[in-house]
Amino acid sequence: MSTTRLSAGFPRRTLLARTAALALPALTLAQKPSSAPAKFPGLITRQKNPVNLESPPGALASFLTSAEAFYVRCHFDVPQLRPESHQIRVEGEVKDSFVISYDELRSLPSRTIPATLECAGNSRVFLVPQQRGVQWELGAVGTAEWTGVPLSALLERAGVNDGAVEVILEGADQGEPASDPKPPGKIAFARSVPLAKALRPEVLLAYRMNGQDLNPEHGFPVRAVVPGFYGMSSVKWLTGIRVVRERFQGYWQTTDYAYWGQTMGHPVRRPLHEMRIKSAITRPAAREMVRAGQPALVNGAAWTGDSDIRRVEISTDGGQNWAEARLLEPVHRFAWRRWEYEWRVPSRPGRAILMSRATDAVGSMQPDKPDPRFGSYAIHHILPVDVTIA
Ligand SMILES: Nc1nc2c(c(=O)[nH]1)N[C@H]1C(S)=C(S)[C@@H](COP(=O)(O)O)O[C@H]1N2
Ligand SMILES: [Mo]
Repeated sequence: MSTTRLSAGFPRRTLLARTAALALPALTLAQKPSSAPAKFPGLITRQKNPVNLESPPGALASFLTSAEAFYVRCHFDVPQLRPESHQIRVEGEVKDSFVISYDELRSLPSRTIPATLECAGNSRVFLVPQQRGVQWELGAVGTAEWTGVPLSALLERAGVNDGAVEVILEGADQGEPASDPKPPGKIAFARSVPLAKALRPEVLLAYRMNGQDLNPEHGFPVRAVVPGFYGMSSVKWLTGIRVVRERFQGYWQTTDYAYWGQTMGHPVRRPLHEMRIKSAITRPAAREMVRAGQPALVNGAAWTGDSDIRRVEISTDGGQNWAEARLLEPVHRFAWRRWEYEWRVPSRPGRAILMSRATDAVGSMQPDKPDPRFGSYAIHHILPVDVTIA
């Protein structure tokens, strides 16, 4: 093992020894960036019915999140669909609408790309005052290698009419939404994607996750994967693709998963789309104890929308001073980059406030405070982690 790679002056061997002394799991200290998923760490139940499960903080420590450790976000019961009879309609503002079977979809040329999905409500628990909705901490985010057929291939086959603006993706699940105002009766989960995004090569109709067929909770048999957009656009249990010439004003577009934009000085509801730049500290965890006067590894992941993470900075004094963390991954557009930082823990016992702050290639940086226009969504401001030095 190399001892020269660490710029901060901690021989790698020492770090490993210290870690062992602290009885921390090996984590990234001994780990090279790799695609091997970590040992299954279990999921945290945020809601039993419908099922909403959060990845534990350790899940961010590996580049790929295994299907078992990947967060689950469901608005309704998981539909049990039969692959042999499953079909997807392609219709609306197209020249030739058609229906494609699961088997035929799987026979078409496919792409495999790693992409990070983050629920737009991830980190909601950190908002003050507390907001309604699932109380996610940092684990409503994960990265998988998705295999599927580009949506653009099906749109090309159908022939999109001039004047089309969006593509509505419809799921098989139905139910009554949890929060008011809500329409009467049952509705399906459906979201639209701007046509320009729908035609991009990264947008997939995915049937595999990390090389295996999707499991029911993650959308079996087929789901959309819209890399760079918050998770709600990646519609699971996909049954319909509808091209439209007017902006879709559905429930999941206006009442839910929307923010307050502006038109001519008036606030208007706009759908959430692109993920906003964010970073999360995996270790130390909140209130974790670190040894006074000894090196400790701070690590985590950072991600953004349609750009690449360029820099992650760390503060160990509540935001007064910042130093650069080392980025571990090569750049994969649409996937997070893990980072690590060797911290010389002060010798005096007490408290420390750790913070991470990411910057991307177009210069977006995490803000200090939540943006009130986004309500309980798109929570990407700098999140302090309170650590105990003992
Ligand atoms: N049909 C359908 N698709 C859906 C949802 C849903 O409830 N129904 N939830 C969405 C939301 S809000 C997120 S964050 C992602 C989560 O995907 P996962 O459960 O595979 O992590 O799926 C999206 N696709
Ligand atoms: Mo979500």
